[in-house]
Amino acid sequence: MKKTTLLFACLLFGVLPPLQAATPASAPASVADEYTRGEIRKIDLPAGKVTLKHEQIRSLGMDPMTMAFLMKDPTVLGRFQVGDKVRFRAIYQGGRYIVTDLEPVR
Ligand SMILES: [Cu+2]
Repeated sequence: MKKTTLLFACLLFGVLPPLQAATPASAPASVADEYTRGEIRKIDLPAGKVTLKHEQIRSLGMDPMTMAFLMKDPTVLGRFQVGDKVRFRAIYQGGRYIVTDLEPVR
């Protein structure tokens, strides 16, 4: 994780929503709406955490790596097992990386 790109991402998150609201509805989806592919390496149900080996996350300016995320909705983890291929969306909020959407990839 590069500190400069993360800071840039934080600034974007803080600044972009009002700007996006002013753009036409036909504007292409932002990178924040893109799913990232990954594979589940560890599930920690009590902590509500999932460790993912993930591809590049453009919305967070993050290179491919294996790392732990908090789950916005930890109950979702009950549907997954280690080794599952997934696609997900994540945000950086309150100093933590949080998975907001997690779906299986068949
Ligand atoms: Cu990462």
